[in-house]
Amino acid sequence: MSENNNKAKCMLIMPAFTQSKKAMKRCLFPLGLGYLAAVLEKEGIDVCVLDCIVEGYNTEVSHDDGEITFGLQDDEIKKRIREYNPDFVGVSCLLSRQAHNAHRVCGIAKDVNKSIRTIMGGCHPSALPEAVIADPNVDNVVIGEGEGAILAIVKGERSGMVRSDDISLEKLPWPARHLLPMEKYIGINMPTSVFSPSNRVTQIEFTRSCPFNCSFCATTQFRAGYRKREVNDCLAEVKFLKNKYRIEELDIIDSNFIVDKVWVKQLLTGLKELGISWANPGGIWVGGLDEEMLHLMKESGCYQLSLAVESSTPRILKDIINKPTKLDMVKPVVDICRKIGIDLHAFFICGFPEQTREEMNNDYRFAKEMGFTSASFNIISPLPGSRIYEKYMSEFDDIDLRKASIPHPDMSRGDIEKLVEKFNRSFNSSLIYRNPAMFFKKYVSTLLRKPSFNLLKKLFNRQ
Ligand code: B12
Ligand code: SF4
Repeated sequence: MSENNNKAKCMLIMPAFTQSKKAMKRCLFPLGLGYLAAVLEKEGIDVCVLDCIVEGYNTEVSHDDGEITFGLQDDEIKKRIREYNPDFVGVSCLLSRQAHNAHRVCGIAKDVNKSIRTIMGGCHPSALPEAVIADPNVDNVVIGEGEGAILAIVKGERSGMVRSDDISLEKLPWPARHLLPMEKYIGINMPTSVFSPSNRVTQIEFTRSCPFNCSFCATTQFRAGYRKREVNDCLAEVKFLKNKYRIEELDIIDSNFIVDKVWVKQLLTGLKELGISWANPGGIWVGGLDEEMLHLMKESGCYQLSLAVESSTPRILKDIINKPTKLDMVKPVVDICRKIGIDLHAFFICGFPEQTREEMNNDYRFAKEMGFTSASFNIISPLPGSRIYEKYMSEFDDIDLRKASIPHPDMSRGDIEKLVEKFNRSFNSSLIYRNPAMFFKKYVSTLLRKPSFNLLKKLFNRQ
């Protein structure tokens, strides 16, 4: 316990973020830490949250390999830890590519005071707990959703590698937004959806996990099964966000929002009354969309959907990705969205060893044929925790999402990287010819609100 009183003090930290110079710098409310803080606070534990991304959004360090790290610098993090004088420092690490930043924060905590107990949680430590706890600066690793586990660690009931119990969303308090600088997130206004038309956006979670098991995805491997919140609780949180923070738009971060159609329709019917816009930029399952659902989405404030198409080759979808999507589901959705005015983005994954160059080119042609406004072509990358990772783990030594880490029998890694870069650039910039009115509506209005040549380049190249 800290010297001044007998209560445990816990500091939760979202580390700085490393990414390509060319990528868009997002600034999202850290919902995971928000939930952990709410649970700790409810139990009377003294807790604070430091999000190095929002606090140091404009501080960038460039690296030799074309990457930047943005966020609070180590000295400032050290100062904040010293000032708060916590017993526990909990560090979030959602992405394996950010692991070095998370380990560094644990080291900084130990530098401040060796007796601080460090805890790391998130997708990366959940997928590779042994590798994470091998770092002498990491005392505890939480595998899975952290609400119950962090409480048990802070209360001294569990330690080391702690596997989370199943979390019921019905019992969870709302994220502790009052512990974070909400106006800074809103002011920076870089949510997941890059073309967001609103000035006051925040992230929200209505469901967790997913009942599917796509081979490239790690979500279902460490989270408990698919769960949804009570509709009334979701609507009450949205009302609270509108009243307290004057939120105009929800950035719904759910991995698979529309699994239970009856529940979604109830939620959307309630949202209609609240007058708020929303997008679910993480990618929506095409099979969950029907005409009634799309109309309800539009009426409840949806302005854009990101369709998780993944591949235009049925064999790749079924045998390699294992996603229950049929390609003929896509066109009717596109037609209805066009008619009712929902803008469409689409996600594709290229570079599977089982996919030919021609099939990759077909993804591009399919996207053009469907007339999506924008698209993201990603290179398949072996995310720790996914089945693809297990399959290929002996064949790569470094995971870099811009690079083709998995060897292809007929194409060099460089060929795949160039092809995917070309797809992204030419598909997104060609909107000016494909649909000039939409081009001006999206790009020009976004740039008028956030003027920057750099942003324009990033919008075309984005993944
Ligand atoms: C926000 C987000 C981002 C942000 C990053 C934010 C950040 N600071 O790291 C941005 C937009 C930048 C991003 C980018 C990418 N993302 Co992303 N992203 C998300 C997203 C949509 C929401 C996270 C969230 O708020 N979840 C809700 C909260 C409640 O859950 P949580 O954060 O996981 O927190 C819980 C637990 O993890 C744990 N926990 C978390 N932190 C801590 C800390 C402690 C101390 C403890 C005890 C527990 C704990 O407890 C929390 C409460 O239960 C998730 C999808 C999702 N629905 O989770 C994907 C997700 C994390 N992303 C994913 C991926 C793949 C990517 C990209 C690689 C996509 C791409 N191809 O470009 C890029 C990576 C770019 C890069 N440079 O590294 C994968 C990660 C898989 C993996 N094994 O790494 C996810 C899970 C999506 C998926 N379907 O698979 N992403
Ligand atoms: S990619 Fe989407 S649909 Fe597939 S398992 Fe992951 S969250 Fe579910």
